[in-house]
Amino acid sequence: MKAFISIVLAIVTLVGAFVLQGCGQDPTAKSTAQEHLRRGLSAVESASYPSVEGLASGSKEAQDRQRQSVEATGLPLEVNCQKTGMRLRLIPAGEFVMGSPGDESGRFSNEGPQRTVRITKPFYMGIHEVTQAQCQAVMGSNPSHLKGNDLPVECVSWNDAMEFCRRLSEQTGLTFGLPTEAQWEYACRAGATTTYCFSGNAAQLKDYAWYLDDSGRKTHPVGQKRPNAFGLYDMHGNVLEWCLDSYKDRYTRLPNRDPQYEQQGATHVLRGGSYDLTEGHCRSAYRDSQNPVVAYLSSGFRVVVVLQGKAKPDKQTSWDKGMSSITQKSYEKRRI
Ligand SMILES: [Ca+2]
Repeated sequence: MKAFISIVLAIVTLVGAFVLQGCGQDPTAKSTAQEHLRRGLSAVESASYPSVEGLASGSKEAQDRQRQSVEATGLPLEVNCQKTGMRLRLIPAGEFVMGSPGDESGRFSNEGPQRTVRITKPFYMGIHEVTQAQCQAVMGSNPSHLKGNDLPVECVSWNDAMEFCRRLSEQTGLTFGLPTEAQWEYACRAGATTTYCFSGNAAQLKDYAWYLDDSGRKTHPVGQKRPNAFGLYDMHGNVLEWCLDSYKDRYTRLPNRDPQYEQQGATHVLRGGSYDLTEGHCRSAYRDSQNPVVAYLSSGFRVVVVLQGKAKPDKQTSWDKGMSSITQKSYEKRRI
């Protein structure tokens, strides 16, 4: 009888684990995330799901997965970082096609080959790019060229962004980091397979992004345009966003589950385009790259709360040194 009960209990446990995994959830991630919530993140009770009207097909399904993820984990849809006031959204686990198809207008060869990628764990991602007020609060300085508390911080190198994450982690006891490139594109698309999160029609980009045609060649306060289906703002445009991975020319030799190139490398990935770039550079699949010590006038970042593992920054950082000559030179070279 005891053996029978043990077998039944084992089956119940296995089924439970399967149900959680089947919903795209990881029990370990859930408990880790709940621990994070106890340590400085509070639920945003007023958070709601944005309208998916006008967004690409697949957006509603992605938002449904997000809703299911919230229900399955018991985690809030949106949390507030008490230290900075930064708000982050729960991005569900899921699968997507990374990269652009060969016939996408404006495509570059480094956006392929397209491949199916699985993000196996939910994570929290900043709904906005990191602002200058948040930068000042964490770093005690603000390197931005165009000043404004609610403007996204810019003139930030990859090393600077990593140092911000390290210090914020130290100050809060949470683990903040940069998104992997796969996490970034998955979150940007939010279910869409089209050029942008809404469609392939660049004429609609002005509703979602500050870019060359509508920005007046300057950054704008975060969160003024329409969000994507996950509730993330300015994934297209405003400032370019650093990713954790080092840059490689092609998507090869990486696993399909939670892919990530090594952190150390000659250059690192920037995504999403910016206020001074064209619509082609704001596509979901567009990839930019730069040396980790270089800070563009248009390079910023957004953070994720790392539920497992820890990202370590390089030692060298230009945070307190202002814009270096290498930065200015590099920027002038690429300016349109
Ligand atoms: Ca952006």
